[in-house]
Amino acid sequence: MSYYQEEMECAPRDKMKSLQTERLVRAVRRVYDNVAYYRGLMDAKGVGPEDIRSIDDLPKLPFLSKDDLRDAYPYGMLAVPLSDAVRIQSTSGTTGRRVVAFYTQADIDLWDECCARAIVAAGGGKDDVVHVSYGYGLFTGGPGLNGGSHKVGSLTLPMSSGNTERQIQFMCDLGSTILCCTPSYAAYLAETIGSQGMRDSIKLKAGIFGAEAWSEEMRRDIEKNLGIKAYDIYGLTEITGPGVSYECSEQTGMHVNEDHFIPEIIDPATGEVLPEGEKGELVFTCITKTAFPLLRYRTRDICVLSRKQCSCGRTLVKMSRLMGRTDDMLIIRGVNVFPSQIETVLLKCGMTSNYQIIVDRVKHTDTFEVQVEMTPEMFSDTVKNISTREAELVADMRAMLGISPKMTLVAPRGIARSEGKAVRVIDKRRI
Ligand code: DLL
Repeated sequence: MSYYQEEMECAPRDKMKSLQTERLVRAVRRVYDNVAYYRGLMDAKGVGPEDIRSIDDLPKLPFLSKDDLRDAYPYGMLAVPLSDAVRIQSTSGTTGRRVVAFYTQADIDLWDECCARAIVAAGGGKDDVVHVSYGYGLFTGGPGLNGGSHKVGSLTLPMSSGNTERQIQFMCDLGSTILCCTPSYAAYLAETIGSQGMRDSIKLKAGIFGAEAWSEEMRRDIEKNLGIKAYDIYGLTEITGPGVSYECSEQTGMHVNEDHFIPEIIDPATGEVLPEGEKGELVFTCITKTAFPLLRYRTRDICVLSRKQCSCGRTLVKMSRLMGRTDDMLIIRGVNVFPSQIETVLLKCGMTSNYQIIVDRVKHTDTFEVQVEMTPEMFSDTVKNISTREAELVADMRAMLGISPKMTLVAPRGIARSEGKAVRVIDKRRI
């Protein structure tokens, strides 16, 4: 088994806890002294830096939310003079004011190291060609995996997203071995490679896919179609970017880089910290970052943490695959619907993972449609058989969700492809 930073990734629990405590105490003092916005929140809660003596005191600190970051936009959360910051990245969010994050060189280094851990955990090393098809620019995906690949000493191919023909050409010519992109783009690349009969010309062995929700079924499809092992990677701009957590060979959740980011799971309604194994909202406290060290940041991502021993030897706590967000839940005709449930049904029924959920409101009533692409075999089927399949899907959706969508099977490639995160939900309601 190889690790990028074994002393941290496999540290005994008590050693990690004392390191976290030491780092947390220093981080809280630094933030209190340098970030007026957070000092205000701590003062309002009646808690001072002297009250935080160990990680067990974490729940005394106030939470931060995306709204706080919007209020403090652009410089209000900076904990160093602007002249010490060397980089800005921004969230891929499409609604509201974007969130910008700042990095010192030391922050970039620790972020790159986190991504390097992910690449090594996926089997990467000096002899690999790491093909990075996440977007570069404000989005953290490209810069993060690029930096990680450099740390590992792999040959880095900064493809960025787009131009699928060129991606495949380079993949073949340069012998890319590890692909980094969103799972939906990986599925699209797999489909294109298959349709061009290029499967035998690629040398890929692994993929590091994240930035959006994907299911176990989608993982298996990608692994089969590209002949690789597919690893999940998680992160968010506010905390650094990709590499906050990463999957290992066991593929049963993502190890959180706890020496940099302390995770907690809270009840999203009450803010109360939940015991290990309970499902709730993920909260992170940054204990090593200098420019933008958020404390108790509410991610709105829902998952479970587990300290069960991992066969890879890492002792870092594992977070499960995301189970949704506190805010992506759709309420359709009064029923809570998660896009991930819809994806699970589609893939279980042998459909493709190219789908779109369209919600609207007509005459005060919600309309709910799921469009999904057929495989070429289904597309050449009779109209009667296609209608039967639609009806079966409606029944399966009803069983899973308690509500029936209108199912529309569309031609292969009938749904617009995204080069970044797939657009899964179109909510046209004005509520
Ligand atoms: O998506 C960072 C990233 C880039 C992660 C590349 C992994 C790979 P943001 O644009 O700030 O940052 O979006 C963060 O994306 O709060 C999650 O809701 C979602 N997300 C990230 N990784 C995963 C994942 C990047 N593996 C938001 N599974 C997060 C499901 C994910 N959702």
